[in-house]
Amino acid sequence: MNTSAHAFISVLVAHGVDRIFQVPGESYIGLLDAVADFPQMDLVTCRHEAGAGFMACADGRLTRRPGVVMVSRGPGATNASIAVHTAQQDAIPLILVVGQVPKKDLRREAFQEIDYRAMYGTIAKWVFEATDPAQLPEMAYKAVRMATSGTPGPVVMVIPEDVQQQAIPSVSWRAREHDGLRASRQGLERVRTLLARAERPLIIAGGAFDVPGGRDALLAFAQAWHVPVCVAFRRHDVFPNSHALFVGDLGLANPAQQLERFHSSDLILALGTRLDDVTSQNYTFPTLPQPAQPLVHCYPDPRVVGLHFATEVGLACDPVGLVQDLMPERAVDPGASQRAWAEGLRQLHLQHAAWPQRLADDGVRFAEVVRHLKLQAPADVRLCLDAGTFAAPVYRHFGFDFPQRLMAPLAGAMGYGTPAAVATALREPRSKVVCMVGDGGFMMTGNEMIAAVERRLPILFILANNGSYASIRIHQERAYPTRHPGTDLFNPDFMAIAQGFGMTVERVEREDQIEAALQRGLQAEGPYFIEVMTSLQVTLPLKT
Ligand SMILES: Cc1ncc(C[n+]2csc(CCOP(=O)(O)OP(=O)(O)O)c2C)c(N)n1
Repeated sequence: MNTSAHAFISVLVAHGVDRIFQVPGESYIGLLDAVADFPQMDLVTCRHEAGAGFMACADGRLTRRPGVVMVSRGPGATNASIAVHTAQQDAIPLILVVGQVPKKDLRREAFQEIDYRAMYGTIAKWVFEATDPAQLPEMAYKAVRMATSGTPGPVVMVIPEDVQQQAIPSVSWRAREHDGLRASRQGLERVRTLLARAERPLIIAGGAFDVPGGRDALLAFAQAWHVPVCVAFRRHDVFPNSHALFVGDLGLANPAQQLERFHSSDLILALGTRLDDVTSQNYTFPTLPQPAQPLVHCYPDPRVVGLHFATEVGLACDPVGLVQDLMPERAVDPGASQRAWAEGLRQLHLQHAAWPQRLADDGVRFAEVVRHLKLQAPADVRLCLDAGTFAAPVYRHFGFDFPQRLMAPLAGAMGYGTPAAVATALREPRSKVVCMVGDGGFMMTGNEMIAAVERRLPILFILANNGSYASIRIHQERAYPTRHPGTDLFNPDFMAIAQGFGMTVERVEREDQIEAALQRGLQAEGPYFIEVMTSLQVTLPLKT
């Protein structure tokens, strides 16, 4: 057990890594062989490196430890790159381990060789190529540290095949906790003063509250100061959506009236969010670079705070610690105008979130499936979404309450849903996992559902079949209303495919079939597959 590979894995184990997703390759069988000596390590064998990478993304998101994915050089590494990009955009700790050509052949463009520092240079936080077996334990430690600190993200560890199974002195590694930075007394005082003065404050809450105790701390803070909360892009589950102070999400389809009202805020508290492109409505809210109102921006990464938007108070510290430190001894009386402000925003949100009435005559409205799921879903449902317009009703209408979870790619990567559902079910076997995926996204990584059959994971897969890459069709309808080349889909028999995988299957062709189908799917003890023949027309912009 004293090889470099064993040392590498034992350091990961010391930091809590208990699962590795992989597609094998001859370039890393030395590492793979060492994994067999760690009986506590669950090795999940996948069918495509994108699927393996997405599983590791979901696992990293749920555990806040790095998700670990191992792939072969060249073709394996290129397939896995979508997960590296997703981990970067979603701020997820991820370690991608890539086998490499032998040291003597490096930089000769040997068989399947890639210079990974160049390839992943701008999408990974750190890329390291080992040349000495003794480096491996230190490399594993740094990978964990880099992936989890500041803005969490992806690191890539490249290990030539002849560096993997060399004898090195044994290592004994102990993981150490790192305290999050707290705001200074002066910083806290300045925020308290701004809060006390504001009549129309607004919290934009981001994913950094997705830590143990984070959601409760945010809720307590918002209640104590009576500040309405809008969640950042696809971070619906950090605040209870049924709460009177929940006023919506900043996403891809905010109504103009709501945005106008947000703009009239007199204090923005951007907490635990990087104020990314979508959250900031393409860098218009707050206004760039000088917000129209004082901006308090708190994020645990100094490179992010105040990056695009000038802050009144910029706090490079732990946002959970911040809201805890800002808790008043007793709830603050917000005054009539602040109450009216919060109530007005809530009403706007409720109008926007009301279930849609528009009818369809070309198939089932997917919003109806979402509405029935809302009625039937268990209190701890984990909803794993692929990218596509079928998911729009979830973001707009579903309404997440603790401890329900939304697992959706901020990077908008198709192919995320199925593998994310598998990883979520593996990590949280007692929760019901529901995967929603379009006919486009399903054909990208749907093959990973074989793991759900292999391990009898009780995932409910819901496939929205509208015969189209409809999200893109919608863009075409707006930009080029008379033509839509390249977005119609000729589909296979999805029921036969799912059945062939060993799933229990059924098809929903009418809306009156939804309720019973969901009931069966949610109660199933193993994986269950529902194909919904969905309306395309109802998703397209209305032509007048
Ligand atoms: C990997 C990847 N390729 C392409 C895109 C661009 N894209 C975004 S949504 C979409 C269509 C999704 O189609 P489908 O899964 O059928 O869902 P629908 O929009 O029809 O509901 C495409 C092609 C993307 N986001 N990710």
